Amino acid sequence: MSELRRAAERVLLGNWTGHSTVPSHSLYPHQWSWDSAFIAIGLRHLSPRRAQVELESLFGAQWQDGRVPHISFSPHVPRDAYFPGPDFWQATTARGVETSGIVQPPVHALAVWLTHEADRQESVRRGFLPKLYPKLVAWHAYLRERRDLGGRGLVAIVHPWESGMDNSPAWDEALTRVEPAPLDSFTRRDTDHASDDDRPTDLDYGRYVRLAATYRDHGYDDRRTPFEFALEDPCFNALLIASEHALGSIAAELSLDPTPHLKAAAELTAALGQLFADGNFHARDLESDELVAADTVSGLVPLLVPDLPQADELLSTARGPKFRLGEVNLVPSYDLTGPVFDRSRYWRGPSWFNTAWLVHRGLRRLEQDELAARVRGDVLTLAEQTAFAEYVDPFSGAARGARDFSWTAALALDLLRSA
Ligand code: 2M8
Repeated sequence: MSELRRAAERVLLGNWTGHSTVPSHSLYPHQWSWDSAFIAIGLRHLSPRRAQVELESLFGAQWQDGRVPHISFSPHVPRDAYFPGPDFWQATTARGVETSGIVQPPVHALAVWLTHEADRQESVRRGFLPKLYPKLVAWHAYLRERRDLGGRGLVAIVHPWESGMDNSPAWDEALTRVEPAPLDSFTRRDTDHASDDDRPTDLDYGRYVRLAATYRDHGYDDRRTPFEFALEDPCFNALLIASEHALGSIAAELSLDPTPHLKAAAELTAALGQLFADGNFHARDLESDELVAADTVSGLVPLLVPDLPQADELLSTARGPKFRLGEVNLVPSYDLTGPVFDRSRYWRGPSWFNTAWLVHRGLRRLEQDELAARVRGDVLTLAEQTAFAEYVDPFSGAARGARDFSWTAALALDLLRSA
């Protein structure tokens, strides 16, 4: 285990760029929003100060409207190293940081709180919480005020990349409405670094590009953009709830009133119930106003929500034939019995370490200690066996995507410490 710790630390040190950590030097050579949060959760064990700096630098790219962009581009990386790069997004903050214009799941307040807890003295000395708290409040306000596109108290995503589970079968039907950008109008970079079979198809990419370009061409204005893709995603909203609880703890620590955060968490938890059907949480498509049939790991993430009324039913779905929690490797990203299940392709079946970490947190909360221990054991064994792969085959555990992937190393390090 100390070998695993050293190896995980090597990955995190290798991917550190001086003020933040790239998910992978080859495939993702900039700073990603929810990656940074997961990375900080591991980095806090290695260097609490670096974990704080990681989150501070991410919020250094926050927009004036409160949104935290999904990518903060490094000026030291060639402009075409990643597609879509800064020239595509055309978004520069008032402080001169080039970013994308879309967002990712709001796991940040939770990461800030866990980072603070790792070394309270250093946190207080650096004024970490007073610095981050107003920024986190503005981030959540952006989501709740600008992104409640359905008007029913839940946040909507407007691009598959905003879910963090880009290629999930949950988006398939909504994407059929989107006219793909011509394939000769852009050059993918991802397939230079990962197998074609593990990544989204060109047709998917054409649609991703079209949606992002439409948002960009409307100034990333949530009131003006004619969104062709708008869905309420369970994982996104569940992480907002977990983060509102964390904001409550942060507020209390700063001798501020935690009540507004606990009230927001309770309202969101009640609203999340609208997405529950047949034992799982499902995305709701705002165009058809219907729940998407696909069962994905996004639906299981609410397991980590405190006082979740649906927890028992959700747990039995996780243990049932669709996800076989405790029997297969980690947590499959999509229903193992589903019609388009693919054990290798990006978010269409393979298991990821960040979702396993989130489900593990839920299992601990629900006092499912045996199952939690199994998931933790899987994370540690597979992280080591696969050289910190981005994701794995749920049956064989074979490595997929990038290696030396930062959140895999970070979350393995975290679970190693949480025995
Ligand atoms: C993947 O997403 C990016 C786009 O944001 C891509 O495919 O190029 C996803 O797995 C996402 O969850 C993750 O944050 C990102 C960087 O690791 O890669």
